[in-house]
Amino acid sequence: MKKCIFLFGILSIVFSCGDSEKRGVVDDFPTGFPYGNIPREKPKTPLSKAFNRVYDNSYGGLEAATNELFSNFKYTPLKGFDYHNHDGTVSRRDASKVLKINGKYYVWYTHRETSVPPIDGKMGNDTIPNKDWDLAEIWYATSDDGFTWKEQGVAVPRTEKPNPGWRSVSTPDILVYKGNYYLYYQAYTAMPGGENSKGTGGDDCPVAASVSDSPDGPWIPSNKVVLDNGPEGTWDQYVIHDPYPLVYRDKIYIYYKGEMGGSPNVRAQGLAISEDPFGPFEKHPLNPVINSGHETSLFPFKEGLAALVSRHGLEHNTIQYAPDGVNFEIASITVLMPIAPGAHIPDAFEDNGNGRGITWGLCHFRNIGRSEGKSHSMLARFDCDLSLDIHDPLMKETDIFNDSSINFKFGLTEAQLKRIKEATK
Ligand code: AAL
Repeated sequence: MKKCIFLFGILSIVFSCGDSEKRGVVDDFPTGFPYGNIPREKPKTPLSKAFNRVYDNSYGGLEAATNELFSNFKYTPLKGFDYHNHDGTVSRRDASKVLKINGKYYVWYTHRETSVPPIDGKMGNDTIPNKDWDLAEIWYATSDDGFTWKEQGVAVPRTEKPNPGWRSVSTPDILVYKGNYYLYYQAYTAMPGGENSKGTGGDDCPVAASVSDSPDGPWIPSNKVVLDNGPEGTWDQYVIHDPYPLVYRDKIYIYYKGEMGGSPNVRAQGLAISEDPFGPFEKHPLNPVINSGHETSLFPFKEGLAALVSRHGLEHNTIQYAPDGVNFEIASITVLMPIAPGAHIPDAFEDNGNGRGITWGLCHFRNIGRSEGKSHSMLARFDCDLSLDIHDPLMKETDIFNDSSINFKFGLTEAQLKRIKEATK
């Protein structure tokens, strides 16, 4: 009897190994991938391409709920800004990073106030804006809580001709470096989208900067281009948008958007580095370093930098991570990302190799009233959990429930309906 049991035991081991080898399950899971929490360590068991990605990609976790670089986004209207009953004569957009200085939050942004709304399509002139950010200045506001703001007024006005920025200054971002404050901004010397613009969208400009020893100014303009367009024929020859400075690895890293042409226009993001806030900035040899997105928004995370990559491109609607600030990989996919996010980043300039992430910031909603000829943009607040210091499970939900009316709002166009009906005849 004992011999039979022993023999049966040997045979079942032999057959089960045979089975498992057939299934390729050699070490960890003889009966198949386990139920419950995903194994924390990568199993020796051969995995599918998809599950290899779970362990090998730069995801910040093995599930969405534990991925520190995944979050959904929640939005709140701001109090304190007057939009002239949304008649299009005032616009606020492209908020900078939010800084907390002496217990008060500060933000800088594009402020346009014109007698009429923008008239897109080369109809602008010295008083009529051709784009929402044409004939604009850089203004700033302060807040005690990040929800109610007090507009403080102009920080950087348009410059005198022929200095860069005489037509418009827009899309600012802020750097604090060695005790001074620096504002970088798009500096137009021609009407954006005008006759003499060469780029695809005609939104051609370089970047200039201004400096102050106080966040409240006065700001002294560089009156020179600080980050210039690339050489003819290169990806950033026309457009250097969304200058976004951080302090990283003992230098000033400015990320920016270039427009690469094509139809639709391909947008990518580049990096330029300097030890002097007014340059010269050396563009990274691997530029462009991000292959998608629109406005630039990055933050220190662990020893590297994370990026919010929204709106356009193969990798739109992703949050990406580069352990070296240059070689970015997708860390998560998300939805309803903030447009032109200016996050509150307490350690934006700490450069301590231990970036903690973000939980809120300002963004904008654009093209408000455009169909009624009252086009303008409005600032708003976003909240998220892309922080190593909090864990908000509601921010880690992936299955966002949208009322069907939102989906039906983005219905078929007449032409699409016609095409579909033709095809089903
Ligand atoms: C923004 C930014 C730049 C563009 C325009 C105003 O979202 O990308 O600033 O020039 O749109």
